[in-house]
Amino acid sequence: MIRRRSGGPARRPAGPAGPISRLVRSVPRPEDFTGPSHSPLVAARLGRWLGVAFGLCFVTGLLSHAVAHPPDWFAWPTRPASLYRVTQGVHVLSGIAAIPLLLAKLWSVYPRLFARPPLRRPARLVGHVLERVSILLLVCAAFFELVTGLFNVAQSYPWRFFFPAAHYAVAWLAVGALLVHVGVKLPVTRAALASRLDQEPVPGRRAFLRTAAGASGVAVLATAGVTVPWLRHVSALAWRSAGGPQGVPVNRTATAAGIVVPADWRLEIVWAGGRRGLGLADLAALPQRTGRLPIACVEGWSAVADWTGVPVVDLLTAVGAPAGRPVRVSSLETAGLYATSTLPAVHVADPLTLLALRVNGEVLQPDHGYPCRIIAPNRPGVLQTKWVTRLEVLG
Ligand SMILES: Nc1nc2c(c(=O)[nH]1)N[C@H]1C(S)=C(S)[C@@H](COP(=O)(O)O)O[C@H]1N2
Ligand SMILES: [Mo]
Repeated sequence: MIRRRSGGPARRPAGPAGPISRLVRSVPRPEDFTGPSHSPLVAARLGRWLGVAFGLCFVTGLLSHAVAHPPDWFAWPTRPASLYRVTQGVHVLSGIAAIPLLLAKLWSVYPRLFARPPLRRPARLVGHVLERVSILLLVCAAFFELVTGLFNVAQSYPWRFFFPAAHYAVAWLAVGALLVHVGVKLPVTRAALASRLDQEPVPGRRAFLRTAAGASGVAVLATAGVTVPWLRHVSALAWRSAGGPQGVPVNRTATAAGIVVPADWRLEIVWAGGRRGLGLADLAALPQRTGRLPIACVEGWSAVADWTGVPVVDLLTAVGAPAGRPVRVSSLETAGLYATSTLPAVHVADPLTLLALRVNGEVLQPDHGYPCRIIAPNRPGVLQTKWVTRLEVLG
């Protein structure tokens, strides 16, 4: 609601009555927006919720980045087997929760766009400019993250840049701008949070906040079924379900990846000082193990299945290869990001890291990685390489 002030001479002295000054005077001021949502009390509360959502999203995003591209100092455990499933679910769902909150917050504070810089006090001007620049950066970066994240879960890439690198870099921008923003606003925020919402005689603030929180909750419920099994029937907007061949969704089919399994397919195992080739019958003849493990995609969806195959550690031991080192896994799919993945030594040593031949009691279908694929506990889906053809023990 915009209520125009009468513009009495005490507050806004009348200047010369030219068209420009009339135009300037017609531009509203922040005080002209008197709706219940346009209050620092509301903005601060929305900001606090957004801070929680962005904080969760940022930390889980950093974690996912570190798991996918581990720096030397970083060690990611193999257990709990579903930890990545939880952290990546939190990443995607906290991002979704942030969307209605961000829109509500922008609605709440947009009248501030009309604040005039206090030109007469240069000391304030620096703070004012810093505040404006950090907000512009924050809004742009937050929108970029939320929108590119949404497009990514929808597996749509209508842009030229490489999504993970851009999404990761802009996350730092967003957090930097957020810290500056919180720092600059701290006194206002403190005071606003300390004031009771219903103290001033403006009805509707609570209703606005409740609506924003409700929209955020509905957005999460409508999508959380991608990873929370008991919400599968509630989540109308889930972009993946438990459906799919053999009860597991498929991200890229064998046809899309151009996979043709040669008739004389053999798994090649290579290590310093040796190499062995094993056919599918050889692999099936080795002692098998079944593990109930999730595929947890970076896109937030996850699905649990019973995977059966040869533990990688047993396989290496059986052929006489060292089992305490990282192993590079290569796919029949030779182009692109999914062609190889590297199992860290801790994952190689874990007996639940399987070279899987079967899923849910059946031979793997081509789309799930026939003849064999990697399934390891607590790993992002992108690293669960399908159509494996070679294991190389790294030095
Ligand atoms: N060779 C290869 N392996 C791959 C992929 C791929 O495209 N090619 N997709 C990965 C991704 S992103 C995920 S989430 C899982 C999905 O496995 P699924 O299709 O069996 O569910 O496989 C992973 N392994
Ligand atoms: Mo994935």
